[in-house]
Amino acid sequence: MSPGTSTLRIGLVWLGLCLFLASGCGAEAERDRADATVDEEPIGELNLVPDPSVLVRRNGHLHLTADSRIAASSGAEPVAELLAARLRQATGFPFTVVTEAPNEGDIALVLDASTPGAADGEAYALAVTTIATIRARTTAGLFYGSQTLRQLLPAEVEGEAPAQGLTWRIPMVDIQDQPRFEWRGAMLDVARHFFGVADVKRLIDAMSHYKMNRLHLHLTDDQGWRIQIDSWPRLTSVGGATEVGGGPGGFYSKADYSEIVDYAASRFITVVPEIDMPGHTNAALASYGELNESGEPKPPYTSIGVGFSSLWVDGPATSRFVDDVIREVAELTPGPYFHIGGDEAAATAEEDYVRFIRSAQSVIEKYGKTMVGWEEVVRADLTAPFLAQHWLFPVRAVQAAEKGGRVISSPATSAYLDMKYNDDTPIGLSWAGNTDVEAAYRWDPVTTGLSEDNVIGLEAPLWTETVLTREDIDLLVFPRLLGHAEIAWSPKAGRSWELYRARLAAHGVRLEAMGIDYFRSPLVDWRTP
Ligand code: TNX
Repeated sequence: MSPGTSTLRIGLVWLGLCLFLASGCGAEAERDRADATVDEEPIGELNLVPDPSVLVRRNGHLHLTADSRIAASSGAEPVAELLAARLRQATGFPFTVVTEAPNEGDIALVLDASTPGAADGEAYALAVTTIATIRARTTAGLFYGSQTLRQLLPAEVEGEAPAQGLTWRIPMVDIQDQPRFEWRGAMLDVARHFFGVADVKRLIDAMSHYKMNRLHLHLTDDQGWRIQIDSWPRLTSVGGATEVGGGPGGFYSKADYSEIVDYAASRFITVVPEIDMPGHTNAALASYGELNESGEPKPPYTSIGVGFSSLWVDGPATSRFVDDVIREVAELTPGPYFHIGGDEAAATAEEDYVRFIRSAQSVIEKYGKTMVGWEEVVRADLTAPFLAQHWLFPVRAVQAAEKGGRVISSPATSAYLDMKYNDDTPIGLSWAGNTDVEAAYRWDPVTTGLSEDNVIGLEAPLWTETVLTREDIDLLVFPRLLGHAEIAWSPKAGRSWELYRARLAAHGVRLEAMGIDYFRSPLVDWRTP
């Protein structure tokens, strides 16, 4: 742009500002110029992840200052408070939340039924002029608009303590955005190794920032039972006391679990509990002899084999056990879904398996939930609605659709967060092949034989056989989760690894500011602060 054009633009902006303020434009305005809430600098790369549907950039920035407030329309206050908390921590500014009309230099969150998008949907519009205004029909939409706004600010906005000497400026943009898929999930296996409430909240923070909205907790497996069940207390006192490698295990009390569910809900994430049956049940079989045909409890299991355990499907105690567990977990679950597992039940006879899954579906429905199962459940005679989570054989996803179910896409070769990045990755498995950052981006949930409608969305699972610590979670989950988040949210048209790779490069410093020790993939030219 020529200097002449630039001057003209500044002049026009000042004229506009002065008219807006209905105040004099003489020397006073000149004096205030240094404190102006806007500037006319050309904006740089925006590097948003996930990429928004429509993005129009304009030259210039809005500056947030110690006078900036968050003006929330009625009902928008909780989302405004979450945004304010982040901004206060990073800037040291007060960011008062008010329910008045916004001033220049403020952020406005407006619940507005005329915003484009579905009435119950997650769409938002973000317009940054002399005010940064987020409009949405739902509080979820406002929340997602706030996440985009965070990414328009310097990376230090993610920091723990106020950053000094920074200009908190937001590029002037016009964004219209909405998700491609309804189900944008991650799974954490807390059974192979247990992770406490704080670790789960940390994952929720990062997931929700990248606009993911489902957290599937794999709560039980051969190596551990992680959720308190009042009517079967040995599940946690015995079954909760083991994990892979012989460590102490652990479990969530009902209060712990509800704390996770509530924290997730405030960030627009639905928790999906999984109680894996009839296989992957050694921890339960070790807790109660009557769940075994022999009548004897099984020895605890702390290795990583699969496919050897099964509930005694016809045992007299088993149907009571299944009913009690589903009832108690459903009571802790405000969300509509209950995941029954159903994977790798190699130790259950086929006729027992299909009968078991079918009857489990009716118990789940009796307690008001919709059944989710790993893709193997399509072997049973299921009734719609149900969700099948595809992980291994694409044909099973097609069968699920044929039976009237919808598919959650989690192909192990692309979406499994427990696969190594490359041969040098110190932890992780490799049975589905290595999955580098590019492979974790170059895939699509709508596979051959499925239509867009058959697929409710995607989920990236972290199995934790080799994952022992928070640092281990960080290494395997980040940055791959960002690619899955983008596939789940952004339009498929125009998706490009090269462009994503360039945007992702700017997220290293953001993840670092969030305290996340991500894998510095050599495929990305990570930006330094
Ligand atoms: C297969 S995926 C499993 C899990 C393992 C995982 C390890 C699925 C439904 N079952 O039990 O943890 O592989 O990658």
